[in-house]
Amino acid sequence: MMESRKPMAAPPAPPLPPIPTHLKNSQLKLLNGDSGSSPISSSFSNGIHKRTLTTITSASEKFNVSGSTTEEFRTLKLNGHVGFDSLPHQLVRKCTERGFQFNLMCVGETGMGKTTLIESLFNMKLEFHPCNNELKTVELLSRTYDVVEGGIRLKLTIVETAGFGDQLDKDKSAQVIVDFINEQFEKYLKEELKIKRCLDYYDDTRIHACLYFISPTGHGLKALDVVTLQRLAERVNVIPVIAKADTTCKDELIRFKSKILSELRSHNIPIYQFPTDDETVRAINTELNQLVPYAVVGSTDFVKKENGKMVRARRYPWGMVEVENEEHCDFVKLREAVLRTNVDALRERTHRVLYEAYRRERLRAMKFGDGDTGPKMMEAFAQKQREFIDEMANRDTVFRDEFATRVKKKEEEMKRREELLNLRAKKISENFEEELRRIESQMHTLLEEKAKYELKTAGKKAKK
Ligand SMILES: Nc1nc2c(ncn2[C@@H]2O[C@H](COP(=O)(O)OP(=O)(O)OP(=O)(O)O)[C@@H](O)[C@H]2O)c(=O)[nH]1
Ligand SMILES: [Mg+2]
Repeated sequence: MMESRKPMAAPPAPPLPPIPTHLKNSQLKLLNGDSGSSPISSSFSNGIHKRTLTTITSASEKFNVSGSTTEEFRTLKLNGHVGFDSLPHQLVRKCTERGFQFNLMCVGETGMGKTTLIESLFNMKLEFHPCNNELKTVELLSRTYDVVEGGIRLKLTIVETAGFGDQLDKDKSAQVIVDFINEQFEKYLKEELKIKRCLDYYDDTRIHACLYFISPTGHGLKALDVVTLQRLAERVNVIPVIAKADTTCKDELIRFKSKILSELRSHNIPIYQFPTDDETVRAINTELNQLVPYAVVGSTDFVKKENGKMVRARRYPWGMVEVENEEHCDFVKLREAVLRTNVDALRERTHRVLYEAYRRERLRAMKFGDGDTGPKMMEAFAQKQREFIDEMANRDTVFRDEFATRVKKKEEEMKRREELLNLRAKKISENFEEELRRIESQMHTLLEEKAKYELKTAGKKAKK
């Protein structure tokens, strides 16, 4: 047995690459580019560092003759440095090199302050032009930026609605946005189902979070909000915000928030909850969850304070509202919630919960069985595709036959009508000719009578 042998001397530990201090162990699993679906990361998070501290001999003991595993794992103490404790550093390096992708959507009525808030959140100027109110349908505008902070590269995509709330048909407005979100899921699904797929470098356009801008009316949600939020919550992590919170006073905002929350509950709209299962973020996320919907203020202007500091703010005759002052609005909390603490939680839920639900729906619609996996799934997919093509060909034949029959029927009916019309025309012309003949004979008789009468009157005149 290996344990009884003298352990080999381990090589001296090489210096480990630095690991960013803001990365907690629980977050390392989420650092890879494919939204946390790497097998390395998931097994790491499942406690592999505890389980793999067994020797090769002890591992072989876990297999019985038939090759099945037992649940017994022994934990051994290493007698020297081996080096696999650098695994987190390897992951961090790999993920840092690859960069990250974050796709944020803003949904809100025209002029609600969407662009201004995003510019304030990311501290940069965006190329979104104000929308004119003449759009016939809701449009989705998308811009992608490469941003770098502390050596970490983020490919950031901002999607903004244009013309939302300007149309009468509320369902249609919501549908356009949901269709856009579904299209991104569909693109990913197509890539995933390819035989030769490249998910590591796939340009993932799935929406990770949606800021929903509620108008600061103080009256609660509008019908448009309810319809849209209901549809969106099934497909994206919805974070509601009260736009232009500087236009509402503090007490009113508190009442407005609780009204919105009770309306969301009564309409069964599940808005996104920042996760509290990880103890490293439990306290902060519990606090952040209590502040939803965030009352936010955005501004593109910077104002000099009395202490000489330049701050992003909105200036009024009676004073100024500072965007990053927690006494004035929840902007800082929103930034903390979405960009500082939970970017990866949002990405992970998008992949593991929302995309998974979409995928299930689509595959079931394609009539995949629940047991179809891996290569078998590709076979099933190819089979389903063949079935689909056959079905389409059959339908095409049926449609063509039906069309030909209908055309034939129509032609016969036209022919019958033509014959009827011809018959009627013949009858009319016969009647006409008969009538003509009758009139001609009547005229003939009349002319004869006239001639006789004229003869008679001429004879009488001559006698006189
Ligand atoms: N009072 C107040 N005004 C704001 C706030 N945020 C933006 N605005 C103003 O609202 C107007 C519209 O802001 P945008 O950021 O262009 O709004 P938007 O929702 O992107 O507009 P569209 O893209 O045209 O639909 C601008 O005049 C902003 O200065 C805010 O928090 N409070
Ligand atoms: Mg805009």
